[in-house]
Amino acid sequence: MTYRYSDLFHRNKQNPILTAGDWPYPVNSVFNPAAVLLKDGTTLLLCRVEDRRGHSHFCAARSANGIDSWKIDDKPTMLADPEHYPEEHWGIEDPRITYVPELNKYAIVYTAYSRDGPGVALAFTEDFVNFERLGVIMPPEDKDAALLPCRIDGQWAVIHRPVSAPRAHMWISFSPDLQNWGGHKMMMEARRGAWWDANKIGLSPPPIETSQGWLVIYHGVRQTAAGCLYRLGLALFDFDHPEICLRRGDEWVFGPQEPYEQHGDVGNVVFPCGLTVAADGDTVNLYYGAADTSIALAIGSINSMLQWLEQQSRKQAIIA
Ligand code: BMA
Repeated sequence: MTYRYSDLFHRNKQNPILTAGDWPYPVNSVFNPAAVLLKDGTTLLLCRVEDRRGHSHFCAARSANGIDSWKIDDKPTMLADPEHYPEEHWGIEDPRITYVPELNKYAIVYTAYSRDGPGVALAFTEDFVNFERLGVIMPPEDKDAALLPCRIDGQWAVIHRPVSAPRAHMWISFSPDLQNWGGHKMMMEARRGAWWDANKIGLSPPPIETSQGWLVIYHGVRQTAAGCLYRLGLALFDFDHPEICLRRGDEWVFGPQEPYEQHGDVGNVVFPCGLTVAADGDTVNLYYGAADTSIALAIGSINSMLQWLEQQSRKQAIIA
């Protein structure tokens, strides 16, 4: 009998589901999309699109089933605006979308690539046509950020990943008004040494609200002699105190293994910035950038991820 790790995510057979060749205007690559289910059931991906200067902008792709027949905006949906927002000098990257019921708006938290490095910026939209920018909320060097959909004890909360070279951990910060941020707390530390998530980790899609707490899919960056390996792991955080980690898996659950994930502009990268949860409240469509070149889809289940985290805790208790 051969022992195999169980797969928590199953790749769609049509992967990659979106590539530069699908775009209605010339682009180098499309990757790292934010995802949201609109009220009419349409899946909207806000894709990071890189041009041949190396600068990125966002472009929306919409599909009724979230898999194929994408309708892509015929021009960029959200461009960097360095004239008014100098911190967007070298483009905008890696959006994460959260629907905020209290405001009846979508929050887009993204990387603004400034002359001083990447920082975290916030914008709101109601229709993915007009965008209201609030500017940079976390100065460089910081990225991998998303807003929680509700206030925590009266405060808005943003998860982000400041760099304190050579290491980078996940932090959470709070704000009464979405403009002034403080109460910074470390949420989860990168491990050290041989671990798959040693030295550098970051939030991937926005956290999933579950009955057990915030379920977080995060990425770990393993540095090897052949370059970096971007893989995904799971952790669970307390709902009312999201800085408290309740569970953290030891093993990665998804990593580059298909040719479109291993080869591209940056090989060996799977990098999701968004997911949608189906009407059953369990099935997850995870949308990820593959090798910084195309967009792919993998299907998971919230219950299976929570069960897996429970099994990992039991294993950790036996080892300890
Ligand atoms: C990270 C981010 C992602 C990118 C990944 C691999 O730092 O910049 O946008 O997909 O590197 O290149």
